[in-house]
Amino acid sequence: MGVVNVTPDSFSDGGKWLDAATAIRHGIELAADGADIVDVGGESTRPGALRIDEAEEARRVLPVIAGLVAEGICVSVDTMRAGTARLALEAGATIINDVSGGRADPAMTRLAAEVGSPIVLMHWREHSDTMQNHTQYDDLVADIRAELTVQVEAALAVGVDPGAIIVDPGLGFSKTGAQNWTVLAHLDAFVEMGYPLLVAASRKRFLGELLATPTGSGPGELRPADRRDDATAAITALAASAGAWCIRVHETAASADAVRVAARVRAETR
Ligand code: PMM
Repeated sequence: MGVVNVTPDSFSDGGKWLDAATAIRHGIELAADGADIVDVGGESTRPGALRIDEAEEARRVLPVIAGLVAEGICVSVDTMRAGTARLALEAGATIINDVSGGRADPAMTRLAAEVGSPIVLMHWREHSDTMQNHTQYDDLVADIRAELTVQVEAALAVGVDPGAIIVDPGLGFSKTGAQNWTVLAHLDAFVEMGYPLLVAASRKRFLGELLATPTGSGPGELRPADRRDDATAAITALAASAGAWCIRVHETAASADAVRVAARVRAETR
């Protein structure tokens, strides 16, 4: 899954694809580089981000979705709002990617049930402005899995087809850098849930921290977001090898190769 953030403020690519024509060109490139799905979002969820207006979100994503669908590309819409998701599906998107996993807008799972579209349910506790105040867990992996199971059950309860559900542990959402690494080390616990697993580590801050340039005594200078793609591809190989179904990334060429490598090795271990 390649990412096109049509936002001025995403940490990873904010402001680069704000203009619809540029965003469409970029999505086409991601698909040409190996993405099977292009994920289009209009609202940044970086830590501390504030919500934007629903009309503005729709204004940003709809022309990009329509443009990519016209090119024959499979599009997911990254939104927490059922209203935006409905318009996106009407514009030709086929997958809902809800980082709140149905918790921000209760109409979202009802929409997925009504239209039968696949929906990504991500582990989520709070909106981005406060989510990093909610990183306490008794048993990190077990707690995330249990909370995600509650979200999945809520979706099933309103009629979402079990075959339409994709789960995601939500790296960086109410999780510290260290917790993200623990989640990555235990992806099998999420694969075992029995739904396709999506993993989205691409360019996230914990990679910048790992790759920081030492500056004497301090924690070092973070590796900038646009220089985290090699590490992202390494995670792609590990996550694919652990059984992830989809890896969401900003730069698709290296990750598409990494997925093929992991699949080839897995073919020998079966
Ligand atoms: N992370 C971001 C945005 N959308 N969707 C899913 N399913 N999982 C994620 O972890 C996720 C997401 C934030 O990253 P971005 O600013 O690079 O898009």
